Amino acid sequence: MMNLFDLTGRTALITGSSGGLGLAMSQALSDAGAAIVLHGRNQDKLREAAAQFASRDVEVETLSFDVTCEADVHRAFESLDERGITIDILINNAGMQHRQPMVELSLADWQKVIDTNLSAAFLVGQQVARRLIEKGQGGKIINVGSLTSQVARATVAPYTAAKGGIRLLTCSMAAEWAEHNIQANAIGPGYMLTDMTRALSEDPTFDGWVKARTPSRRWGLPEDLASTVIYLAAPGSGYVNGQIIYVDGGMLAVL
Ligand code: GCO
Repeated sequence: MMNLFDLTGRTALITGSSGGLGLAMSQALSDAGAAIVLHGRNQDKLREAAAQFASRDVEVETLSFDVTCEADVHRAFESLDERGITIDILINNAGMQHRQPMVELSLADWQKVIDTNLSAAFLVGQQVARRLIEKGQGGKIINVGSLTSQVARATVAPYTAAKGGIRLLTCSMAAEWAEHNIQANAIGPGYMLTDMTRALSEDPTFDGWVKARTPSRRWGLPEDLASTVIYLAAPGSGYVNGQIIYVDGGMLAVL
């Protein structure tokens, strides 16, 4: 029986994968057999991430481009074309956070979060889908959402608007690309321990709130996403489209 979770022969690009959730998901996809293209803006962090794979005798490609710049995204995919690399698994993970009350928030700061957390997923997804459709081969797009794809928390409005948009952009990708055997789905991580949430987790009040509000009574770890990203990237989820799977310890399931 075909291994429903074997990614051998597939190539995955994970945006924002020089650390945090992106790096953890890259390691999971690599362990399942996928060839990996790491992405990051910081060359030193990207080299360190690639070295982690090399220490396990896994060679990865690296790519550095601004996911919010259309010209840069196009150049990056042209360079992949030149290297003969076709991305058939895309993880739209690159993101940022900006915490500030809306009444104080500038349009520039709002726009930067929307561009990074939402528009980038469109720009990069479009490049991947164009090539897969032209080649007549299927593929996988996995967008990284959030608890805020479903509910809001005060002071993170642009992030919430972007992640809510990610949930329905995922549906739009399914609507247009499923007939080309491209499955587009999303993962909604809960409160995960990463650089983005370190300040929150080190605040005893916020830490206590997360643990009380989460049925699993703990913060998530980047490796908690491994099985879900492998599942959504694998042949076994070939009839799953437009869905978001929350990996949140049950937080969204309870009041
Ligand atoms: C915050 C956090 C959250 C988490 C995550 C939860 O300020 O509330 O940054 O947004 O990062 O998105 O799913």
